[in-house]
Amino acid sequence: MSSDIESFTAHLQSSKRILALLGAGLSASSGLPTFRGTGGLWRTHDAISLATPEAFARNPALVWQFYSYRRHMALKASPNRAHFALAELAAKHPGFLALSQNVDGLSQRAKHPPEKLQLLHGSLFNVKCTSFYCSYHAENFTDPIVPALKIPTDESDPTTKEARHAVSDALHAKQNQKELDIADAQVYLPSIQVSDLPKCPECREGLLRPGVVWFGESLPSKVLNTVDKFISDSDKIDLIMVIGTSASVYPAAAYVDNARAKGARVAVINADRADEPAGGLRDNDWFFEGDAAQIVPEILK
Ligand code: BV8
Repeated sequence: MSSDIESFTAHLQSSKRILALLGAGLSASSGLPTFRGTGGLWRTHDAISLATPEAFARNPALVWQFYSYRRHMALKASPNRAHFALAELAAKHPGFLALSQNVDGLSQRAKHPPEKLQLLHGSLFNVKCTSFYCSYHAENFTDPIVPALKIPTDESDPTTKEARHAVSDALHAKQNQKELDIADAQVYLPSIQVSDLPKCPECREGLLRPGVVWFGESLPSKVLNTVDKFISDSDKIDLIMVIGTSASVYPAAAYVDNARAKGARVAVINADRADEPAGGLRDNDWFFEGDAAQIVPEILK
């Protein structure tokens, strides 16, 4: 396995079909937290209590606070040089397709051609109606999406474990030690009633939800079909770049093996040398260790 840019560039230039699997590390230099790293979203939050349909059914106000906070931070962030370099490659290379696990909208804001960008896990800036009979879905960049979800002026995230425990501790004090678990504490978070949450403008009764793919939900079939067609239409995939991802969430991570099965060589760009895709790397693969925002523009120029 190599970190030699010259051999990579030579292979890139001769490649007809190229995939890129994008993860949270691509946006790290734009100031957005990853999921598993220190301070990562799944470290500072209870992932499963915020990013599943069950969590939303149980406590839509808390889940909306989590996504409203991430929308706010993503809108404040800017695409970095890696987003722009990938958009440039997409614009000029006919056989390139990016598979993004990111929901932050930064690739889109870097003018990545939409037909060359498949959003495997949706977007923070899509919303859809949860009413069974309503098919409303739309882009929405309003921040806050409703007044009740306004971010605290200190821009603290009210859904971190610490924030929730602090509320619960305060409530313990106030509730003269009556037994109180975190779930109860949610009730006492800034009083956000379901009626204050985003409502469907079409059916006027359904609650809107973030247009992201939660754990336990299938990826959008249109996206899956497009990616599967790109792979199956190719006699050979020459290269898959695996950029800023722990490649630990499926079925997205499986695209690395799918590309390999079609002959692809693998180039990993990751800040952590230990984060190789399942199955490891081969002699004719590459591992470029460091910040994607520095490395990606370098190896794509
Ligand atoms: C589904 C949107 C089935 C929400 C997300 C096998 C097959 C199928 C499913 C499963 C399976 N095994 C387990 C499952 C279930 C589950 C899963 O994969 N669980 C994991 C935890 C094991 N998968 C699912 O539930 C999927 N659904 O399969 O449905 C089904 C079938 C039929 C019917 C019904 C259902 C849905 C998964 C999608 C979940 N949604 N996001 C939201 O964002 O809130 S996942 C979320 O986490 C992200 O989208 C992303 O995909 C993932 C995080 O991964 P990364 O982006 O890699 O981030 P991470 O922090 O892990 O890593 C960052 C990397 O960057 C690190 O390597 C770090 O070193 C590096 N880095 C950091 N800084 C830099 C850097 N690199 C370069 N430069 C830097 N500066």
